[in-house]
Amino acid sequence: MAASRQNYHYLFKMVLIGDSSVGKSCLLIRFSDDDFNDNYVTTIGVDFRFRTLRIGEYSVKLQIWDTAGQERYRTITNAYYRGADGIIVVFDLSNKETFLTVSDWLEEVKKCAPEDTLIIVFANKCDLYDERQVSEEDIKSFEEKTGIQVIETSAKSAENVDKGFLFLTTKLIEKRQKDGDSFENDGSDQFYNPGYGGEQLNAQRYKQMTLKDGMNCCSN
Ligand SMILES: Nc1nc2c(ncn2[C@@H]2O[C@H](COP(=O)(O)OP(=O)(O)O)[C@@H](O)[C@H]2O)c(=O)[nH]1
Ligand SMILES: [Mg+2]
Repeated sequence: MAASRQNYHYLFKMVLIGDSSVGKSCLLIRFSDDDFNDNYVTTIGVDFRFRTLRIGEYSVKLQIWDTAGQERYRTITNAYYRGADGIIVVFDLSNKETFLTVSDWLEEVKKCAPEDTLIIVFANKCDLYDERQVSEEDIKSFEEKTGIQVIETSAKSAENVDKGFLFLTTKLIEKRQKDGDSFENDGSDQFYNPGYGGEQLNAQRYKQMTLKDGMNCCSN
């Protein structure tokens, strides 16, 4: 297959999880639209956004899912996690409670997400220096305990938002190459399937990603 006909080399699905109000929707909009607005996000309830990046020689398309308010009652559906390549657990540096529940979210991930999904944590609202409730020591010991990298971000100031998503994307590329699943030798179906409403998603994969089957995660 001629690579020049493709829009991108890799497509990754990432999902944002974490307590309500930690800034997931704002992070998504900062990353996809480079915008921040205090008021509109909660009412919109975004499902997902795309952003295409160039990393070295590769063009990478990210499909990033937002919980659209489901996290409020911990009713995240299985479909939300299905096919996820990367998971971003977000907490709010100015609210210790949301840091303490990260471990609960990691339990959810263990139960609901594909086994080999890569995980990263965003410690969001790092612009709120004076209201900070989670120390660097807390974060360091979390990283040592879990082996999961934490990146301090601010959707408001944009600090580290690109960097955080890029970090995860780079890890995903490395992983796919290590798995021998790189675009050069992969059957083109999964990542390139052209002509799908301009979004070039494999139809089966797309179906798996929709939230419409309404399955409840971990509710049994
Ligand atoms: N100061 C500050 N406020 C933020 C930041 N990110 C989000 N917020 C605010 O936190 C609230 C919740 O954000 P939202 O994205 O709706 O959280 P979600 O429920 O996790 O999707 C909103 O009032 C945002 O304006 C940030 O980085 N810094
Ligand atoms: Mg939201």
